[in-house]
Amino acid sequence: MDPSTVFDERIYLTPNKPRIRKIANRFIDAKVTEDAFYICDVGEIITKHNEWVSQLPRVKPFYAVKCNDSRIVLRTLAGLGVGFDCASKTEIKKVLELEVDPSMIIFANPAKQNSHVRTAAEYNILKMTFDNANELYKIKAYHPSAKLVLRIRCDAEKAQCQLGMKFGVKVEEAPTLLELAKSLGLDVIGVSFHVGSGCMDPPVFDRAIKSSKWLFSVAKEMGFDMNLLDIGGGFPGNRGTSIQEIATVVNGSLAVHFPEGCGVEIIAEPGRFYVAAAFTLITLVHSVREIKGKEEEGENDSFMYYINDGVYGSFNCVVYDHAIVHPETMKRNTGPTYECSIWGPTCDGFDLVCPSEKLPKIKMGEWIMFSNMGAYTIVAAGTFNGFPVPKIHFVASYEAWTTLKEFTSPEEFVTNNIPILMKAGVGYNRDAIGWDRVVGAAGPGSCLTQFEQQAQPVLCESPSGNFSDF
Ligand code: ORX
Repeated sequence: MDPSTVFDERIYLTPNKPRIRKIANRFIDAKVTEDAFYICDVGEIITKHNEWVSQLPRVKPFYAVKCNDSRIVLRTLAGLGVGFDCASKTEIKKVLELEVDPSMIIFANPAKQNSHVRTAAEYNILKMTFDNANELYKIKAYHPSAKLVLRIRCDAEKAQCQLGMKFGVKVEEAPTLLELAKSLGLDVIGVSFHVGSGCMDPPVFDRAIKSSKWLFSVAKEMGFDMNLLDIGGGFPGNRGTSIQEIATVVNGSLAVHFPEGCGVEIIAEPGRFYVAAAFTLITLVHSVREIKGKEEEGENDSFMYYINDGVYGSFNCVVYDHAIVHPETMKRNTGPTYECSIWGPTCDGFDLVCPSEKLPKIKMGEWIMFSNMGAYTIVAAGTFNGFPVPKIHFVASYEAWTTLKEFTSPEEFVTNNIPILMKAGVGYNRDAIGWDRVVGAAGPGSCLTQFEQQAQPVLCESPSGNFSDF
């Protein structure tokens, strides 16, 4: 495998659903890197979107960019017609660069810096949340034509990350803020809440929707014409999880409090739901400490494994996101397992990834992988002690490609390690043929059109690194 073909932000296609472990093993065997790396199955994001549409047909998702802002993630979601929840001017600009319409963005950080409000005004981002009086004065000063969404507090009894201690006005105190908004001549168009990230209390959505409904009627009496309900995040995303339980509560509650035809648009701000399962992190065990168990006390040996990503990098999720991560060996192993702990690469004793696991014996130089690493990982990772943030390798099945090609430039796909346009016979030398002309020349009879008419990429023998067996 040619190292220059990995980590290049193109999407590598596989005939069937990508088998991440197998692809990772191929990279490892090819020795393309000694650094930790990610594999992202872009098709997984499409699968999640399909699940959303079927489970919550009335709720339009606005993806929380903070969760994972990789360009391919954002572009895929934009292509699927998903909107975006941005927390800062940088996120706003990042989304706008994808030519997303400003109406598809909500600036959903209740406490905003002046300059960020000005940026929102400059780019015509109208929807923004607030939850205190001073925000209203600020918005009056910098973005008086904003369409405001009042965030109320309604906490899940159990959630991976509680947010209510920081944001959301108590619903009974919300009318005072509405009065202030009215006196300032600001337009409040709706209500939002966030029950907590990683919500483990589905009925909380009913309580929150009910409170929102009450506030809608109060607002109506004050002369506001509210038409937006934002039910926030809280949706699980790991493999094996489902949003069905929450969806049942949400759909039932909406039917009672915001029935179809009531004129209120319902949106949500899912983050981890879309990306958690799509990313797998593969790390190298670069050092092993063996701890001899006391034989006389019947203790077994245990091991400390040192890997090249830790809590200062991707595993910041263990600290900030209260994530519990589990390693898997690269070979499906059914042999005996031993007690072990897994440590990050820095010199800090705090850099502990897994305090206690049972794994087969792992030798120095072997790799281990972690699934469900897409949410709140790479975005918050640093390079403390000089360790790089792992790069991402993107893969997708041909089936996913039939969706992706609708909004992704053909030059971004690779199959059998060959750029897909070359396979379509468009040409090998992009400078000689004038790439722009080729991409734009999708008229009748052009190579591109012929290619696009095909249901799946043409396959041909690859000289090296053939992915077609995955
Ligand atoms: O900011 C944070 O740290 C994380 N915020 C989650 C969040 C989401 C959507 N809208 C707003 C948010 O604050 C305004 C996304 O929700 P979810 O993660 O449930 O998909 C929460 C903490 C993560 N460590």
